[in-house]
Amino acid sequence: MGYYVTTPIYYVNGEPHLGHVYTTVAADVLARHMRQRGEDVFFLTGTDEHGEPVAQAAEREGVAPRELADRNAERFKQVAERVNATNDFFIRTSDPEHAAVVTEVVARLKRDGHVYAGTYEGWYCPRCADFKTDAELIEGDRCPVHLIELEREKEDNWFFRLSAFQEPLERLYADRPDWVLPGNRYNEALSFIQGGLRDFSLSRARISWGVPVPWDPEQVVYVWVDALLNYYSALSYAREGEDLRDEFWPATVHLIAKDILKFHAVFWPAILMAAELELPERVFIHGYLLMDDHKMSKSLGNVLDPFKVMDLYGTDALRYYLLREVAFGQDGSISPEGFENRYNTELANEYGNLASRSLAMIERYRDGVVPEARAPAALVAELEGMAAAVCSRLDRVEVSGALDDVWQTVRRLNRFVAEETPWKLAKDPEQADRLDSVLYALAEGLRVVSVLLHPYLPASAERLLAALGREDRSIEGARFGSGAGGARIGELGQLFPKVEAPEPSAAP
Ligand code: ME8
Repeated sequence: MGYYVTTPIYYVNGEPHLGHVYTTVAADVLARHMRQRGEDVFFLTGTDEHGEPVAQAAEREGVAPRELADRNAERFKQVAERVNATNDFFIRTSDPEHAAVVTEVVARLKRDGHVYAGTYEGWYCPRCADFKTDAELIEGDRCPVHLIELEREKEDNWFFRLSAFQEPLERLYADRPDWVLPGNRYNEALSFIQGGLRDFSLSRARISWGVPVPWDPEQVVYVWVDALLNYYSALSYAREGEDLRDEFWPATVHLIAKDILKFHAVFWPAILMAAELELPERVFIHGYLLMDDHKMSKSLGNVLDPFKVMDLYGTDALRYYLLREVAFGQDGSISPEGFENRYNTELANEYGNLASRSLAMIERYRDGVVPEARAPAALVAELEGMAAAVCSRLDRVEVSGALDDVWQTVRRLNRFVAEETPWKLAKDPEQADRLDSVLYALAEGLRVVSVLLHPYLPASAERLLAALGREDRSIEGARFGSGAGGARIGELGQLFPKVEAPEPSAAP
């Protein structure tokens, strides 16, 4: 079985912001890391283009939905490229191949008795594309997320018999406690299920921007059903002439934020059960990036342009900051000060300077050749198991936990330099062996942390590994002390140069 990781498909009713980048970068770290482990990886991201969220935004802008979708899908594609995401495919739900799978699955649900005609009466938020209960609304009949006034709706449409899956879902949660992570989100989803499940509308009669219901073309498939199926449909046409579902279905992990927990942790498994398809192994729910204590979102207007940040500081710095500053799985605030602080102290000093100092000492004391020596045994013992720890963290999607583990080693290596004072050893010919050992250990330490950091800082880690004269990027080779000496050191330059921000608002 391959390793299949997904991000949500993002709505094209607005432009990409840092919140979208966050999930995409986290998924990319998992994909890159698993490739380093020799896994067959498929990494999917893309755009959600149907339904009211997009139709209404297009109307506001006075353009056809398809035009808005084409324009913004392009922006999302560009942002994925710009952050160095290695997605294997970019799905757009307006792809005809996707629509064909939606049609086929929905028809099967109808055939097998999971769908019936009914009348929906209640509240609907067109921005969430979600039905709201009275209890969820805030004062003035407004959506709790978008704060817009909602209208009461009455519409004849097709219902999915979600209530029939109450018991199967409870069983799923009992049998597979790791299926939703972290644990607090598992509990949240489970208590939603235990609160009693109501059937939901599988179709919408009011709009035409969507996939037509196969037996009732006056209606379109509810955008959430359409959207969730992307994870499955993409595999059927991502590679021409191949059906990747055999190798990659079920998905290994869906990454999402908590705003769409109900859809992924309740609706999605029920739809899959009804369609007799296998369930994904895991849904991991990360928290919100906050700015000034509020969720960053386009409707609240407190968004940052990821392009600006990357132009100034580089892609790696942004990737690093997002996964370092906020514990993956929890909410966390980001700020320009926090960014500059991490950039200067951690990236520039702790990693960048460690690298340039170490290389300079190898150059000066050993003519630019890494000594063929052994690292001090105590350090070898201390760093043993680091790669295994990172692997097991990432198996559990602890993306910032794994980064923290590696960073502890970066700091350990800095302390090692301070303890060993190679510049003093260099003055004493009797200490030549010790100096060999210290310089080898530094090159070796930098090699191993750079292999492990590679998924997070692909460009910088690559540069450093190249300067160290190393080819192997595999996790298997990332054992401290296993690398041979003798390599000639190359040019490195500054990994994270000092940046003079032209104005404070240009930083995140
Ligand atoms: O919900 N902090 O699309 P969307 C962290 N199309 N993550 C954030 C974030 C923030 N402040 N803001 C956005 C949709 N995200 C649907 C999904 S999937 C079948 C359909 C990220 O454009 C996070 O991953 O509103 C969140 O779940 C997603 O963007 C929502 O993107």
